[in-house]
Amino acid sequence: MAVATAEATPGAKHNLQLARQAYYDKISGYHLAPLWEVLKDLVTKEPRTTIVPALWKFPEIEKLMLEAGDVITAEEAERRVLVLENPGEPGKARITNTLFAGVQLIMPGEIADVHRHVASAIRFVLKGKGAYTAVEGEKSNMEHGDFIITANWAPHDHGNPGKEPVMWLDVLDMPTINHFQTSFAEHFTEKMQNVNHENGDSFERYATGVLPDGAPVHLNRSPVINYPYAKMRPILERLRKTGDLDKRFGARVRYANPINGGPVLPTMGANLSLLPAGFKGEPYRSTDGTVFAVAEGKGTTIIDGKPFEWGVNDVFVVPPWQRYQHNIGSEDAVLFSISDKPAQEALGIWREGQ
Ligand code: GTQ
Repeated sequence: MAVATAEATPGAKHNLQLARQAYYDKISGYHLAPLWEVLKDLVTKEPRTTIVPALWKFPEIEKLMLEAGDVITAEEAERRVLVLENPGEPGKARITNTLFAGVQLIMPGEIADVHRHVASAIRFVLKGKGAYTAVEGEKSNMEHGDFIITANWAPHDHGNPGKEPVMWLDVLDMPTINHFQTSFAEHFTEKMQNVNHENGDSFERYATGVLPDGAPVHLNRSPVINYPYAKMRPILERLRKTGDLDKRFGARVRYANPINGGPVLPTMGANLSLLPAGFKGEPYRSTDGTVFAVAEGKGTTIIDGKPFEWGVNDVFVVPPWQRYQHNIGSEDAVLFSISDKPAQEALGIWREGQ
């Protein structure tokens, strides 16, 4: 059979296209498809993403969240959360390709019932005092800047016996879990867990230089439930004092699993950075799309050439492999950040660059 060549006449080209289409139509009946039509989109030279940079201003979120308090109770909602939807992926309940983020509100007197799921969660406390989250039997107070983890299958419930509304940022790996189609969840008959560990128990047991004798030597998640801001913030000052500043990230700590120094969770890793007044960060990019929450101060982050101006409790997102750079004015700033870096590293696919 004659094979058409590049020199073929326009008519012959057209015939070839028709023949190809007929062939594609035929093989689709056998659940087969031509790779050569899609290869360029499957194996790209550089990461491609549908995720776009975005910023959520806390004063706006707070106002809208309190309105949610009027239209639905925590009990009805199960979790009263406003999802931070990436504008590049509306309706998909994700802030990056792999992570869900939302802001959760619990009003005085409310509880959010105990449940557990395969998706892991972290909370970064934004505003309000007097609430707690109970995880695996530890009842942990929630204070601004606290970083609280809920690992895969860990039972957890929240409550607010205090007098103020309390809000925090939730980040969960649901898009990752659902990518693998491995989601399980269950409810309990009781509304609240039996708590037998007081506030701060796992931090004192595991994160102060000793380990309970016989603690496991391999654990792919941290046993620490709450990394309190009151304990983390002074460490950033220590780094600043001795000049231990990264040119991109400032004085930065990584939340670690005290068992092995690894990430707090296999799917998500987090950092806390002090960016001193006047800091002009060098540009950076990495393959892990990253969610930032502002613990203190204000500043501007240039993402893919566009400036995003942030203040306390704002949340913003940097898509995978987009360049960003922090600029700080006259006031020190502290930024919390979280991404899927541990998952990418475990798979050997994480990269960084300038
Ligand atoms: O607090 O258990 O934002 O299960 C989404 C799903 C929070 C939670 C979210 C959840 C939770």
